[in-house]
Amino acid sequence: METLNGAQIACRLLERQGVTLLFGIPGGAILPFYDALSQSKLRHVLARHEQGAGFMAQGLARATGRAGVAVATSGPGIANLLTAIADAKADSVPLVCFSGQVPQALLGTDAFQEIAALDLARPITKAAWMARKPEDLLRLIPDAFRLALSGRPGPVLIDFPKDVQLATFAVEAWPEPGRAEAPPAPDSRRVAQAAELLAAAGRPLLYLGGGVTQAGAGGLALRLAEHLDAPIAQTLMGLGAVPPSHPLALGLMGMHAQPSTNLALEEADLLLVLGARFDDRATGKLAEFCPSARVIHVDIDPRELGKLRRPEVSIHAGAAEAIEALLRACPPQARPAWRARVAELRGRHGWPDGHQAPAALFQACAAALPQAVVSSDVGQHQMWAAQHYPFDRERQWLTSGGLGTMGFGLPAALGAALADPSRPALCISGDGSLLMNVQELATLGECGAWVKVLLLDNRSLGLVHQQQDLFYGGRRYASVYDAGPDWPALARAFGVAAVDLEGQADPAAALAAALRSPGPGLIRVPISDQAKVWPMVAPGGSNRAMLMGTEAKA
Ligand SMILES: Cc1ncc(C[n+]2csc(CCOP(=O)(O)OP(=O)(O)O)c2C)c(N)n1
Ligand SMILES: [Mg+2]
Repeated sequence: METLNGAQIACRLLERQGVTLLFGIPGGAILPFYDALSQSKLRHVLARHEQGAGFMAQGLARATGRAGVAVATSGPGIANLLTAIADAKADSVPLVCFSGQVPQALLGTDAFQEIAALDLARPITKAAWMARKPEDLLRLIPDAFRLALSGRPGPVLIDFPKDVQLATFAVEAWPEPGRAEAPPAPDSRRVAQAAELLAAAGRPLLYLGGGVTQAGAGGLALRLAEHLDAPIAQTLMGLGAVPPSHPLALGLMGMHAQPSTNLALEEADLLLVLGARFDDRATGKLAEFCPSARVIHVDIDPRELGKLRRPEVSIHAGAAEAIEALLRACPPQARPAWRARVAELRGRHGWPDGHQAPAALFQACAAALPQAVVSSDVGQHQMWAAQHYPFDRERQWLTSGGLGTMGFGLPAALGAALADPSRPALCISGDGSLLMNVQELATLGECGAWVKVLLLDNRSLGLVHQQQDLFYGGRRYASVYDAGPDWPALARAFGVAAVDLEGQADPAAALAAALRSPGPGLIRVPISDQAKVWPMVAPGGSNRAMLMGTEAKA
């Protein structure tokens, strides 16, 4: 029997979970926990803003599949963490977060730095609980990890009042660590129905979402596609599931897809949707999405089945389990006519003009750092990366998809790099987004991780003025900066090496050398503020109506 206080119990439970690294910022209401951390085996990385800590935890989680852990004090601390929690919910990222809270005797009194953390967190977490007694932690912490990792992953918050951190309890037995539960197995009758539909289809297409990468089922999905002779389209979250060089891989679908990908979807007569949720950025106007297709929808979250489009067959299952069952149930098929048609579409409707520069830039990055994990921020640079970066493995691409949170990229890359220091991380950022968590350059400079920030600097909020140019009469308002920082000087001020590709005699060589040198670095890439992401489907418009750039010039 060991008598420990709540803070010590929490640290011990985290150690028992296998956590080695956590991210946060201390404050009065969480100080007993920090004191216990100082005596534990856990490594705490001191972020410079709680949102940064949350995204570092996410970077670790997205890159490894383990639950990330972030810690904040009460009041402003947890308030700053909320954006990263909401982002984790939107992209199904497992996080376990701890917020300090005022002592329970002061709850509801507007005490210093009191905030209703549970009420704020409830809609953006899988669960938000308060530890009321130190012994509660023996149940809550394993449960938090189990819940964060099971089914459709997501964030869990434990609100941790200061008196509970300090109160002692004699622990007689430690609970088993919380683990992911086995994903649900598919119903065999549904699988048989799906197999019938697949056998009868002439133009089937696989639509892969983040659920496939979460499940590590990309290799299985590719086998199924080959087995069925069916092409594959991917959502933003599904990138990396299959290598883009594979002949059946059509890459990104939706708002900024290669036109042939959306046209193939348009002609498909059967969609096999795996771990995806008919997000509007992928489907465009839902009523006009894949009008002639029947739908088989596989998801681990039963609430997604039929939420936006009624499937002919719905299968509540993990992606890997469902694909394995389908591989057993479906005879192999060859569909030469459909394959020829898709090849024809690809020949005729490739990328519009303007793709060459971003494609070359990202090919060069991938060639210099093939092993890198790649994060992005949110904007044009993100969409160019999604279109052209050759992601060829799961958990290589970390991006804020559902919430689209500027400021995600740098801390996420840092979290991934700290989780696996043998591997560099590349953060593809924009000059607007990078400023939103720029303080984490200090954390990066301090810890010296191999994180390279590739800053696509158009001195503006590119994806905003792209919409203003296209849909608001060209009235660029509040989207162009009159002044930008001296980026190399700013990076160096934080102890981060910097290279400016502007004015370099051999920018390609400078880029490769900068990327390859271990340690922190920022590489500024000047970009015209006239550049656009083509094609583009107007928000709310049909994927059939892709703008190609010629309209804007007219
Ligand atoms: C936190 C947050 N605020 C606002 C937005 C809306 N928004 C989307 S893209 C964008 C511009 C991003 O600019 P930058 O990071 O420079 O990328 P660029 O499009 O220029 O490549 C904005 C303001 C957002 N996604 N996130
Ligand atoms: Mg910009």
